[in-house]
Amino acid sequence: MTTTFVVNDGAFVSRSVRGACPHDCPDTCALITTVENGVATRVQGNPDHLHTGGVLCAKVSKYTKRTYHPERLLTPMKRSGPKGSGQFTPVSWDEALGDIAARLAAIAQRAPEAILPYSYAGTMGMVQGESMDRRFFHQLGASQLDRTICASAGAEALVQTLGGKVGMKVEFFAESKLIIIWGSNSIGSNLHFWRFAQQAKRDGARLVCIDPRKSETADKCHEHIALRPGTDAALALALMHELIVNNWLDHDYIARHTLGWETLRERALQWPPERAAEVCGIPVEQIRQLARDYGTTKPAAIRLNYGMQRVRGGGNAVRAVACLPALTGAWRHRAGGMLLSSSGQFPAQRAVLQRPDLMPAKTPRTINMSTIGDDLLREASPAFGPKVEAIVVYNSNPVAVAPDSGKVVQGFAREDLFTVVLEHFQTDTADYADYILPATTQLEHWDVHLSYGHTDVVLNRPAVAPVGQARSNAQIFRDLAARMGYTEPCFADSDEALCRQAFGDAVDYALLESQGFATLAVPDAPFAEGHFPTPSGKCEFFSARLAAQGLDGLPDHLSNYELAGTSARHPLAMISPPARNFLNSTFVNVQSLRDIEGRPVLEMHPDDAEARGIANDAVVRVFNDRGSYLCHATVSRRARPGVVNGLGIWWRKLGLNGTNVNEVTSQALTDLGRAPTFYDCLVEVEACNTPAAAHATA
Ligand SMILES: Nc1nc2c(c(=O)[nH]1)N[C@H]1C(S)=C(S)[C@@H](COP(=O)(O)OP(=O)(O)OC[C@H]3O[C@@H](n4cnc5c(=O)[nH]c(N)nc54)[C@H](O)[C@@H]3O)O[C@H]1N2
Ligand SMILES: Nc1nc2c(c(=O)[nH]1)N[C@H]1C(S)=C(S)[C@@H](COP(=O)(O)OP(=O)(O)OC[C@H]3O[C@@H](n4cnc5c(=O)[nH]c(N)nc54)[C@H](O)[C@@H]3O)O[C@H]1N2
Ligand code: SF4
Ligand SMILES: [Mo]
Repeated sequence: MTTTFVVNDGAFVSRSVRGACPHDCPDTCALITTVENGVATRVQGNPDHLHTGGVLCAKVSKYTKRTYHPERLLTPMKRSGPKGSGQFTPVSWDEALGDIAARLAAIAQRAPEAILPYSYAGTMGMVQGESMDRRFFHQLGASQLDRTICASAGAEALVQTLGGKVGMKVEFFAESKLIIIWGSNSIGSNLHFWRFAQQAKRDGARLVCIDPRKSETADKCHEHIALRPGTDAALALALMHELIVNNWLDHDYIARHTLGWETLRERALQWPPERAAEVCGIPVEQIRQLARDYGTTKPAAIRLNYGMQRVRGGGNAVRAVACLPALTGAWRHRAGGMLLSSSGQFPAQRAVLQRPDLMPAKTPRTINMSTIGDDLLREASPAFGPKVEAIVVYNSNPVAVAPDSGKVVQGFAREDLFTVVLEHFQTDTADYADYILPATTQLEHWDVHLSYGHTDVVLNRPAVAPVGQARSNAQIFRDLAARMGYTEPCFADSDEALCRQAFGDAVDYALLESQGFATLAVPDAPFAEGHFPTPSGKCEFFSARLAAQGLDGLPDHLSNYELAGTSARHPLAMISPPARNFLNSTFVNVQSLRDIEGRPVLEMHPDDAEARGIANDAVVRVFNDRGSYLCHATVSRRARPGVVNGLGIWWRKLGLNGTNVNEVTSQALTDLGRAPTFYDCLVEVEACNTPAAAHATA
């Protein structure tokens, strides 16, 4: 059965097809696409799916505008101008695949590790994101990619504390009495959690938002704690201090289900609220009140998001917050505990899908995607290995999203780098390609999805035929494998077969086919009786595994690399959180969504703007020693004094002067997880009245 229902009225055929939202968003909505005479006319939320509740965000409600966008790439394209000029001519698939396979084979003969795949979560689908592509690069012996650009600091922190990417079931936030929304602008980036939080609020719950920015979510909470960026661990340790001195602890839970309590206690007692208030730049009474609320309200739940771990101490901060629910025994109740990511709960069969056994006996080196700027510019050396000679980019737009983009652009501009980009659109990255290959969108291909915000598997059926000559990522890698002469039978698996392999027998595929989603059997209160998936089975306040690596076994506050007050030339701390109507750099080229965002903005507190003679809407130059970019100032109390908010992530070519916020962000990595530190960044801002500034292309 491929459809939900079919209306066949003479020549007019209308059908509805069940799917999944592919985007890098915790909500993984279940979709219903209306197809009329072979054309997708409408994308809606599946009302039968609990978490989606029939509601989609503004971005994906307009999905057909993306699929049928006039600038969709319809044929393979070969570079016809200088590198980076964005000039291409259409070529046949045959020519493109033949030439790409020949180029990769020639490099692989000498040094397969000189080839690098570069992908992230443009689609989160298991098939189009992490199946045939991985098989292909494993067989090739290419460098491996460390996919760190978003979540690996927090993920590593969860692994070391709770044992994996596990937590509360999102629907039970609706029953919480206190919800702390920590480093998350949920209204913009986690809408379907927000719906449950709203339900709790209507039932009398108190909502607290911890965020340097007065976000749209902060507006709707009872309290907003506007701490300095990168100071969350200090706040969490002070909360522990208060829980201890006021005895708001669940001693029985601590004794039975945690590890390292005595040492954590000692550490936390070094963090009286006065000390944390100083570090965080918030009133001491706000900390005391939050501790009292957290210590005395049951059930209390914390929704963490990845916004708080994009700083030097991001991993430690997540570890510190993740200790809190075990101290108060919040996990005993299904509406208590915390959630950062649920993705570790899915029984994904990654080895089957990705076939790491195809790799050569000597495991190829690994390159961190977050330092792609430096790594594309590195020469061969014994420590690094061969220079990168070819890069194959899919599901990502590194020229716009990776930190320190001056370097990233310089790397992609190398004449001797062979670049292939699989894309829907001619992005900033595609401009630097030697070949662009047109990929299908979610409405045109098979896929199956896990979620990092709920615990349902969602199946995506193709609703329409591929637009133009587009092929799915998996198909493109299957085609390339054939050109390379790979005979291993796994290279013949169809996209639909890959969907079935993703979870094997662990998920009822017949149910996925009939209702579009399947709910995992996860206990309502997974840690009520301990049973954490750590080596000890306990919540590990003290991590012996971290200590064995020579790291601090206990969570602590680590101040930012670029600490406000340490640079006279660059006195402002900059964070660059997502814009509500874009998804990272996706949708920036959809006119109706770009119109809502208007133009690239930097929010500045009135005091900071006035001190620099900057008026609302003025074009400003934001700069530090790495680079500079132009945008418009929005003078607003959404920014706290001393902190500016550069909302992301504009396509460079649709911004001002071909720049975006990542011109100033750094390639320094976090304490845990080797992740980027986008929000650990000092800048200065000045009014910019040069004629160049007026030359805005947006
Ligand atoms: N509309 C929309 N939705 C998205 C995305 C998008 O671009 N647009 N991106 C998706 C992706 S890739 C991800 S990873 C997820 C989650 O992406 P996140 O990066 O978690 O994004 P947000 O939920 O918007 O929340 C980040 C919030 O953290 C705040 N913040 C910044 N620094 C700090 C800090 O040091 N401490 C604290 N406490 N808060 C801080 C920011 O001001 C912001 O409000 O969202 C996904 N959903
Ligand atoms: N300054 C700053 N920088 C950031 C962040 C920030 O908060 N501030 N956030 C960071 C985070 S959390 C993340 S996750 C990264 C995200 O960075 P990326 O993963 O690069 O995400 P997008 O910018 O959305 O780019 C995804 C691209 O994949 C393409 N795509 C989608 N589906 C398919 C498909 O099926 N096939 C192919 N071939 N292509 C497809 C889309 O067209 C899009 O161009 O950015 C990071 N960069
Ligand atoms: S809320 Fe997230 S999962 Fe749902 S449609 Fe929007 S982007 Fe997709
Ligand atoms: Mo992300």
